Amino acid sequence: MASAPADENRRWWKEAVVYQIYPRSFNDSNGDGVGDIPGIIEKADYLADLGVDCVWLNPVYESPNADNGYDISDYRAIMDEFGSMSDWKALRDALHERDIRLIMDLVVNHSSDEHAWFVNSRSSKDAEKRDYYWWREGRDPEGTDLDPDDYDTPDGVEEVPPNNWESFFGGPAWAYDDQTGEWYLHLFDRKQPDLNWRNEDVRNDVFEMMEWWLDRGIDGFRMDVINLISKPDGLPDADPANDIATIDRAVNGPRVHEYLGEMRDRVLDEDLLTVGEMVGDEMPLETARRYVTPGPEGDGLSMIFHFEHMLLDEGDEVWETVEWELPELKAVFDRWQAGLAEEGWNSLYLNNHDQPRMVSRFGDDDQYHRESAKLLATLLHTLRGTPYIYQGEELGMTNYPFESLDEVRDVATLNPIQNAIREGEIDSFEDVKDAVRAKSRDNARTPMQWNDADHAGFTDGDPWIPVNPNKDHINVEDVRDDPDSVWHYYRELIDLRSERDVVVYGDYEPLTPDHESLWVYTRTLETDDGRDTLLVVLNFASDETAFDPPADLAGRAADVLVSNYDTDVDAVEVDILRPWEARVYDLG
Ligand code: TEU
Ligand code: CA
Repeated sequence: MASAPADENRRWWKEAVVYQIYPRSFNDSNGDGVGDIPGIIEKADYLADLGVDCVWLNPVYESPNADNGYDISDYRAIMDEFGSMSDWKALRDALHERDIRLIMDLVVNHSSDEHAWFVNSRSSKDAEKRDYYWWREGRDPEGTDLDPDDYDTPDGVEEVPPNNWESFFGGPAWAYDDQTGEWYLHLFDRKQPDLNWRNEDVRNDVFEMMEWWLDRGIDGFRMDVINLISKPDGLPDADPANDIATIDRAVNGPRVHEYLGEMRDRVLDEDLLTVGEMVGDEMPLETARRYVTPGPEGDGLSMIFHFEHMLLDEGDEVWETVEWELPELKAVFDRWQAGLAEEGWNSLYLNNHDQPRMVSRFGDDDQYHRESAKLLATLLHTLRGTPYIYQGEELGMTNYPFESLDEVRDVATLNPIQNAIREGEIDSFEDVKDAVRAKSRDNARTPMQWNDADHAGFTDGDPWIPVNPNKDHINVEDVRDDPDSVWHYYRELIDLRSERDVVVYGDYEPLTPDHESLWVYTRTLETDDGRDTLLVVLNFASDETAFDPPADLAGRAADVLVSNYDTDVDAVEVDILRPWEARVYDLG
């Protein structure tokens, strides 16, 4: 059984609650409709009041914004729209003065096509930086399964790309470039060419850039799609019969651990929070452990973001969603809780800037909005791992009721729809409306709802993306005034984490893996004063559900430490749980 760790084995990033800020949508200080860094500084007290320990800032670097900052044209400059380097320093200081750490997004699988490296790289076949990216000659379509009509090439160029890989944002993963008549690889948008990590100079430049930011006092990195940096030898074709084939080919490549090991040795240390975003289907736990085991056996990342729970409602077709089932959701978390119990550490999230809002996806954002938002929060803050709050989650912000393509901004939503319309697969937006409402990344990117004024207090100008009309009743001003709100509940959970080691370090034991609507588990820790045990009971249903405690706990005296309903329970007993009821029992 886990014991409370000695001081030298504690890690601040295990004890922390991280708050994710998507700057474009957080707070606009100058009325141009785009959130910015001075806008975040204005809200530093808000973050301190909520009680979070660390901010993860989505990319704020110079960028032409083909993918909202995930296409970086200068890694050492701040995007004009967001402010200046001195604004950034003021933000760092404002957070640090409040004991809030700051981690930055690191986007080095690809750069922007407007980065000086790529501008040079594409200029000629012998350009100094040619090998910084993946340039290849095209192929004769003869003898391939590929149709030259599917590719955008000038008249007279009857070629297909080096392989059949598809971009994560739809369409081919290769773009033909006129200047040298070769193709370059882009796993994301064509304005996001993949960097060639086999080139030592690329790695040196990236590591130097990371050091440059660490010298400026940041506390870690969130590493974008970091398990894509090593491409498979020979860039083999993907199996066209398999939808996710490109991902299968591209993830966890042959040299990924070598590259991350080099990064660990040269730039990182264990006092930094490093979280690697790891795309793909189910990841072998052995691979996961390698990423998060301290060096030299492992790559030394603090934790990773995997996608397994984000795939549960994915249908076979792009526009299809299926119902997720609670036993499957539990199975994913149980696998990871057990898999990283000894070595490594988990991140805990149910939404972010790429995913729909969690209360709309996993809760009931209508009748039991408040109750289900609180239940999901209880889960995230009482599993073993580091919880991530995505901006607005603490108010219970919901998905957006999209009515037309005019309201959509995201390249990952627009590209596939426009392709499908062009190819006659769908007629119009109406055909995909439900899917966009359920899944588009823009659901997460509508502005933070500060009050019920026009544009929710986000901007005095015209917001770059529409504000959710439910700002009238879901907004910061209201939730702060209401002691029973989702927001105050988050504060309670955050406080509990800093008060009780068992929440951070305790063992997790699932008790109801197969139950259709109950998720029940214990957290247990040996401390100097004996054994500390919490029992968490969650009713994932808009109906009442009978709770029958396990025999060894039944009848034990217990306080309810946190709950989203009034309770006067003083023991663990047979009971009827109300819709979306969550209870954290303290068994002492
Ligand atoms: O996301 C990686 C990624 O795979 C997602 O874009 C995924 O395709 C999408 O969420 C569909 O569910 C990271 C960033 O978080 C994302 O914002 C960037 O667009 C992407 O990388 C490229 O940098
Ligand atoms: Ca602005």
